[in-house]
Parts: sequence; structure tokens; C-alpha cells
Amino acid sequence: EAMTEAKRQAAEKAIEYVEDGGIVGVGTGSTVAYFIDALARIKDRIAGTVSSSEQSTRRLREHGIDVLDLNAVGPLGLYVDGADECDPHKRLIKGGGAALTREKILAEASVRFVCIVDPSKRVDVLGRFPLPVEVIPMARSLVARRIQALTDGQPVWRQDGDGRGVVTDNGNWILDVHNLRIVDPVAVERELNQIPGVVSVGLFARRPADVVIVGGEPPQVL
Ligand code: DER
Repeated sequence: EAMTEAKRQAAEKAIEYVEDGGIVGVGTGSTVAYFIDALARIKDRIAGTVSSSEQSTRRLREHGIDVLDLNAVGPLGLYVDGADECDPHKRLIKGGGAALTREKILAEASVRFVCIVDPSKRVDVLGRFPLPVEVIPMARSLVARRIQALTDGQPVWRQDGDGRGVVTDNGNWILDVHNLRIVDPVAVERELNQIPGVVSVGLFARRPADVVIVGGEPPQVL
């Protein structure tokens, strides 16, 4: 259907940003899955990748693409990842795939962050999508109380299909904060980041995307 085609179009356009001999930072999610499949077609042109999740690592390795340790490679020339929401300033909500912490680390390590989205991700104000927050398990109650005090949001612990709490690649839990209208994303990111027990917040505002590719015929580059 249309959005799937748009995800693929955005992902394939992102290949144009891959430098010969470069090491590519790879995000997580269904749009990035199309990017990984496209990257496989040019894998001999790159020196390898750094991955933001076990999920993406599996897909990369299935294609025979090298996955390297971030600590062994230094700054990345390029990071490609999806988003749950993108505002007009290229600030994002991410974390729908529970990989926000490693995604944010790779975005921070990258010179150019290229975000690939289908048109449904574009919003004027962030917050219709529940804001993911990664939380250290022993601080679950404290963090939920603090977020309720700080925002008029409704925090809900993310569960998998069987009603069990989702545990991230880092062994933490995810709190999805509903009903936020985030007019100042940098301030909200800073406020929530300071709560002891919060590992990371799914707001990419202090360090927004550098390029946003919106799938379509032709794809739109913002
Ligand atoms: O979890 C994430 O941050 C993903 O990048 C997510 O935001 C995008 O997932 P999708 O490409 O499957 O919509």
C-alpha cells in the first residue's frame, strides 16, 4: 500500500548519501529495513556499518554486511534512521521500535543524520505519537511519578503482545507518554532527561536530523 511504497522510496533515495569506503550508521524500524536491503546491493562500496539494535544487526548480517563496534570507528560520516514523527524543524519523536537509546548515540556520533520517513510522519507539533522514554527498571515508579508531575501527559508502560513489559537491548523498560503537545521539544527533552532513572528520551530536538527524505514519487528532500 501507499505508505509502504513511500517508505521504500525514501529508503532508496538515502543510498545517494552513502560515501564510497564509508562506515554507515544504521537505525531501526520498517523504513530502515528497506534501507538495509538497498545497502546490500552496494555493500562492496562501503567499509561496514554500525547498528542501533539487535534487530537491525540481524538483518545486516543476513545480507553479509559487516557490523562494527562504534568504539572502534570514531565519528560516522552518515547515519540513516526513520522516525515516528518529524516537525518542520527536523526535530523528531523516535523510539517506536524501542531502540531510541542506541539510535540517539549513533545520531550524536554522526556528521550527517539523514532521516527517512513516509508522509504520515510529518506533523506541525510533536506529540500526537506517544513519547517513548527508556527507564532503568528499579526507578520505574519514581520516573512515572515525576513525569506525571512534570507534564500533563499520560505515561503507559510498553507491553508486548502477551502483556509482558518490553525490555530494550539495554535491559531497560519503555514508558510511552501519551497526550503531550510538545511546543518546545528542546526544553521537554532536557527536563525529562534530568530525571534520575531516565536513560534516554525519544525526542531528537537538541540534535535534530540534518536531512529529511519524505517518500513519494519523486521523494522530497527537506
Ligand atoms: O524506533 C524508532 O525510532 C524507529 O526509527 C521508528 O521511529 C520508525 O519506525 P518505522 O520506520 O517502522 O515507522
